[in-house]
Amino acid sequence: MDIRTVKTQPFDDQKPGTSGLRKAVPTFQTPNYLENFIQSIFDSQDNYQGQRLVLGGDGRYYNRTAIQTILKMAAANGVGRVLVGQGGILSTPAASCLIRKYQAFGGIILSASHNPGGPEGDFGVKFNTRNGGPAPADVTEAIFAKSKEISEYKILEAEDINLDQQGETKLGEMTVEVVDAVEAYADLMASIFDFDAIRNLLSGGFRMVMDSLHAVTGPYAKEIFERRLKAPTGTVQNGEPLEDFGGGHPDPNLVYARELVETMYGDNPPDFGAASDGDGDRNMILGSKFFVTPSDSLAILAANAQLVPGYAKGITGVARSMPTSQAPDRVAKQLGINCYETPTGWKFFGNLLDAGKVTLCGEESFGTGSNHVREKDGLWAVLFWLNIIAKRGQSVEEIVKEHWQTYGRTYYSRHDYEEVDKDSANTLMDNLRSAFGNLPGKQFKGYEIALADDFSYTDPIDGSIAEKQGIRIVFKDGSRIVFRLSGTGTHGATLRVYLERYEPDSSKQNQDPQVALADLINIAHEIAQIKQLTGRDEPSVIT
Ligand code: VG1
Ligand code: CO
Repeated sequence: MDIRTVKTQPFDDQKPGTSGLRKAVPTFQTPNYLENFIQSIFDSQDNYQGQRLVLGGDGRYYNRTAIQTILKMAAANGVGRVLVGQGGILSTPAASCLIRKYQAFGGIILSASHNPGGPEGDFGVKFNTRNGGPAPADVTEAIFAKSKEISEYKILEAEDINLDQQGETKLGEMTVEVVDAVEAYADLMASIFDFDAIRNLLSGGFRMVMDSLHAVTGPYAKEIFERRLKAPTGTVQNGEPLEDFGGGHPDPNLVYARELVETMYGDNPPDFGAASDGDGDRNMILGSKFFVTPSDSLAILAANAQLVPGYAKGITGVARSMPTSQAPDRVAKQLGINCYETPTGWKFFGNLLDAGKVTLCGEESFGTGSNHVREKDGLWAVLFWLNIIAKRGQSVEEIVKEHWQTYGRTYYSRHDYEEVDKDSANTLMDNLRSAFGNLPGKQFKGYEIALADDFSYTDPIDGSIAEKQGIRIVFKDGSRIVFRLSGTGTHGATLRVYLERYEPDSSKQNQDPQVALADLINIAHEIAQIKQLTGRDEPSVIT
């Protein structure tokens, strides 16, 4: 066996963000850049020799090249067997499913999620641990620490593997198993949801469209919706994964999923529309001329979980990220189940799911999931909605509006200021932090501030502490404004402003959220001096 040890120098910028290491493709193409990070992952792990690793990505540019490199490094580092998705493809939730199913010691998922791809786009590497979930902070810290002191990496001299043909090959002493990327995941979905009920719905005149945005879910969605659930061919649009996602942002929101939004708000719209992101873990749910806010989606899934066979016995609790609206909390209270508020990023849900404290989790950023895997899961959320619709016989809009009548409506919006100057964004956050002491008790447009702090979280299972997770300004009536800087961008800084207000009065639940939240939007501008510091009048993306 020809294992080569290659001398290298550390890079100082390999600190994983909210979800793995994300950089522009040319950065990953810098000699040794990818290799250093992958070696740092192996160096941070104990006792993985001879064990299984899951490997795949969202199919973006550089996916195949990176997979060949990682396979040879895995072989040189003593991994026993690598399960790699056919064509190098695995959605993030499917990778999580495989790690759990085959008791792998972890998985390497190649994706920059919703960031654009292509030679000038972004690439990313995520490491997931044994439970199938994103590596927790102590692991990403250990990887980062190794990346700062690395001096060599190991790689096998070998020919590239054929990734397109299923089956086993030897790479040195390691076995590479090219597996069907879709089957195990589709089987898992069939074990959770009432496929008969959904099949009846889809053959009974109900019209749906699933937009995979030329990203990873295309093959999964075709297998599940068109083959197993017998929806008409063509139900899945933009279903061929492309290396540059057709030039778009593979981000399922009202701005970037434009084609779908035009269909759902056009003449004679379908009953149901959905989209997912680059790596398949996000979802957007639309009814005919109707948008479901992700925070509401989590609340509605929780309130209707008993309609889904996989959750018919009841759910133990829900968890949401801090900036996600408090709509799910109201459902949890009514059901008498656990409710947790965690920092942004799916890694914070892992311990709660592993300990059985919660069954459902979600984030405002179009992420919803459950204990079936340890990642958020786009197609799972779509199936959950279809299962509810099939059982309730109501439209998306009717289900949401009835939910508001029962629990009250939480008006919610997120305003993103993308690619602003990093220093200005940091100044804005620092100014807010130094204003905390003076804010409580102050009145703005009739809203009185009750609390201002920087969110910190103590994990109830392992006691680990995550600090500085977003600035919260909470008003006496429960309304909130949250400020955070993104941890997934690759250009400048992105300021996220999250706004929410509760409206229990059903006669006032049909406003445009931007109107209903207008006062809070103005207060956010005033308190944070957004225009003065970023030079922006308006957010670049509103969701
Ligand atoms: C964003 C979202 C966060 C999500 C993360 C990863 O992070 O806000 O809720 O968990 O992306 O999603 P940030 O730090 O940019 O706000 V994904 O679909 O990239 O794996
Ligand atoms: Co994603």
